[in-house]
Amino acid sequence: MASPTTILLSSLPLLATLILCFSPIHSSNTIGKGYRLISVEESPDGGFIGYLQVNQKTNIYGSDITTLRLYVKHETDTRLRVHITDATKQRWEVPYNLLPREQPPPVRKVIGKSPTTVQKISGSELIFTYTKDPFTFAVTRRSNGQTLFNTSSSTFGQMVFKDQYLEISTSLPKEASLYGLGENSQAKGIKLVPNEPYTLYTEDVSAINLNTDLYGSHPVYMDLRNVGGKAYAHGVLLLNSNGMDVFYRGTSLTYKVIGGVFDFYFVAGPSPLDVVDQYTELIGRPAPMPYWSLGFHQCRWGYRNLSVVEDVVDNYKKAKIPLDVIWNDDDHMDAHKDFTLNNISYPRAKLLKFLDRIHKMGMKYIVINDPGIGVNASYGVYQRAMANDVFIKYEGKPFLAQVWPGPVYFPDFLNPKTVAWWGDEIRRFHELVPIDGLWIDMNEVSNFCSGLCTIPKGKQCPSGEGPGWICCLDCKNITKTRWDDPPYKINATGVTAPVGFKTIATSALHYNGVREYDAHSLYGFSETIATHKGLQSIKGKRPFILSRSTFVGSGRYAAHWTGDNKGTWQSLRVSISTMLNFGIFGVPMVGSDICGFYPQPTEELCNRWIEVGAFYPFSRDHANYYSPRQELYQWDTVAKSARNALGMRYKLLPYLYTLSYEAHMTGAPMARPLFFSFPEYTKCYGLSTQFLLGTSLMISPVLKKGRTQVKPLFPPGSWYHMFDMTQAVVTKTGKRVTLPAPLNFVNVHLYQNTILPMQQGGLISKEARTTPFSLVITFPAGATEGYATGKLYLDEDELPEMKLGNGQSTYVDFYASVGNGTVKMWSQVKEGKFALSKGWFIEKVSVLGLRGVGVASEIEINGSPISKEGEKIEVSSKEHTYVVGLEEEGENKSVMVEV
Ligand code: MIG
Repeated sequence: MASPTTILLSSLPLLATLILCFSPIHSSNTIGKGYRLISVEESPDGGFIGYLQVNQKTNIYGSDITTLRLYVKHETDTRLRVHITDATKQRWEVPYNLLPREQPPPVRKVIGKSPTTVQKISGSELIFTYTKDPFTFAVTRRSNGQTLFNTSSSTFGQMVFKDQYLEISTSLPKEASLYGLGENSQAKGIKLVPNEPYTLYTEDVSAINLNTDLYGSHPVYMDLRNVGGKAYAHGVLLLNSNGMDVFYRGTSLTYKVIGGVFDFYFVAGPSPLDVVDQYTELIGRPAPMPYWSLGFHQCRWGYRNLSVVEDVVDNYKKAKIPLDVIWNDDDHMDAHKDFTLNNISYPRAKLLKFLDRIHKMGMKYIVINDPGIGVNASYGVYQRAMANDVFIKYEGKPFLAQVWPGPVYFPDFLNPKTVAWWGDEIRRFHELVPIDGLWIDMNEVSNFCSGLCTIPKGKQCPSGEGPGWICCLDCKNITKTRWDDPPYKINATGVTAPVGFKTIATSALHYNGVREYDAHSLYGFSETIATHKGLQSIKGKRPFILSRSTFVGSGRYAAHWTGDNKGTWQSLRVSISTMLNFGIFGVPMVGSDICGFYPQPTEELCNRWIEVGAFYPFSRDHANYYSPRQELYQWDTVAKSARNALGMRYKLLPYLYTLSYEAHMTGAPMARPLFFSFPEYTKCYGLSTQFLLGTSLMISPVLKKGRTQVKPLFPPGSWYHMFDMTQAVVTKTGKRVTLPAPLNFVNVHLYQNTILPMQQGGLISKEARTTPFSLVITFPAGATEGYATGKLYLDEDELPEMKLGNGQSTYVDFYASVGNGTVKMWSQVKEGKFALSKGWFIEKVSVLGLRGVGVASEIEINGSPISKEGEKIEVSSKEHTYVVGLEEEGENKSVMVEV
């Protein structure tokens, strides 16, 4: 990490290199002697307040803050908050209106000095203990006595709290597996690797750069431990939007943050699913997704005119590859200006006709939008923006930057006036073009120039394609304040780039005097919220937003794609760990550019990529302007792989949609690491070459060139092959099994004890969702006794809310059991009327696992026994259909079907 690194900036089609030296790290021990606790008292809101006095000031990275206030509260049974700030004045924190949460009591000028009587602060599962001098604290788990977080150790220094430098460390047991701390491309997989850099600061840095701060900032990790054969997971969030380096050393973790406060939230788990549930309870549940967004999406930069787009749609049809959504990058715009149409290449009348045609088929249309507003006096969006005074300011004037339109100003989404203006622009644009969602890009925020710019007299900035990115503006160096050049340099872009590198000058000002220095990593998040508001109010529909930059809480509003990757095998592998991390970050709707953004993928790679990408929650093929075309029909082999893999996805849509409902209700990631279902099975703790959709569906793709076999790890149990259900892998203790994986084929297995709802698929989700349902029931192979469960959520998917109780949705829990030679199945239905009114029914039930015949030879339906022997019992008689939503609701509506 100390050596210079070369990075590639994503927004630039060409290589841009930046070589800087990484400044030497101060040994933590030299910075200070920490603080001592002078009092602790109960606060009226049920928390505890303490005061801390600095022990000895130093001047490294600025002067220490003399007195700090400690606030500790068990906000719920499973959530503990530890908040430390300046005792005498308000400091910058993630704004409470952006991320709604409990507010600690305001800091007071006069500090309490009551005697310290409290020794330990206990909640039901998390216990807070401390030492007084030096002040350190620990969080322990009541149920197993494990220390989860402990800031006291001889191996690292004391807590440091200065205006622009905060440092705190925790020790960790060697056995702890950590996940999270992103956004970061992790070449070594999802499990954090000691001594690699984890820097959090939003940057427009291409995702092909490994181990560097990318588009989003998520200062949260999950810690998973196996304690005596039992798994315990907890989560730790440091809610802070300032740039930070997190040093993970295997047995310790140190945060070095350049501002804000310490605001720690500990969630107790103990299962990984509990952790995301408790985490998203705090930061906001993932956004409800419309059904169509689970279909396949095609995009590229460089669809030069509408005919090309029409042609793409037609070609998908011809090739019989599913397609739900067609996208435009900025090609539809007039000179790259937001909310405009190019009336030569995208004439409005023709576009409306096209949209009408695809909308009738059930397809959708999404376009890109960048935050930078072209500075152009004859441009209505700009005029209204100026009239409303919506831009970020530098020395009293809008901060001038350059992006695709040439010179631009950046809207300040922390300003309520900006939010209103933005919403109005979305409404106007929707009147011009009936878009179905918005793609918000470049919102880290990305600037082609660094520093303050001016337009040289008589010079026109190029806008547009090709070399348009070159910074034409005079990027003169600004007078550097301590906000532009803070004393501690985070490892930004992997090379300690200045914090204002290719973004807004960090001394620029937002609404209410907020500094870009503090709010930088919130840009995309605040834009997402404004965009969500805008889309919601005009359409009264469930908004779909895809955002590149994200922060803690973004999942509540938007989906995410992992940015500019490469058409390489490594990018394919990395896409899985990034996707799994975003599930932990509360952004479950996530995927990568299928087949790579640039350069051109090989045909083989594109085959393998669609076999993975067909199972990303968000499944979109996207390519760079300079790449050759890579729609899935461009190669016959890829088309075949796509029909196979996307064909399976479209059959699984009811399952995926139910997962998106669960995500919305509980934060459960749609795509999950295996340890979510097998937390005790330590062999899968580091695994991200395979993943699960939901609890039970495992994807084991080919991720290396030239391979026609895979050797996935199968956790203990029975796994049924989704493409040939007579095949199964059965293992008592878990094992790796070599399986064929020819080019057009992906291994997908379904775990035992599952009832999987499926439909017949189709080329558009709107059609697919009207086809008859089938259920696949899996018992452990040869089991004489067993059970299986599954669920299904259905609704009118374009209503803003995704919930039960409005008469527009149905939810069913399915149960099945085998025992005494009998299989029983029943369900519990909530609000069956909706599915009934749609006429949706189950046509077929397959029961897997009854091998070892004589074991379960009968299926009992509604009490009537029927018999059938064999390893696979399939029920497909038309007379025995089963309506999903039973008329009456409630328990034990047994089904069905004779065999
Ligand atoms: O400076 O809109 O990551 O998906 O195609 C590049 C053009 C801007 C970056 C996005 C990419 C998109 C591209 N954008």
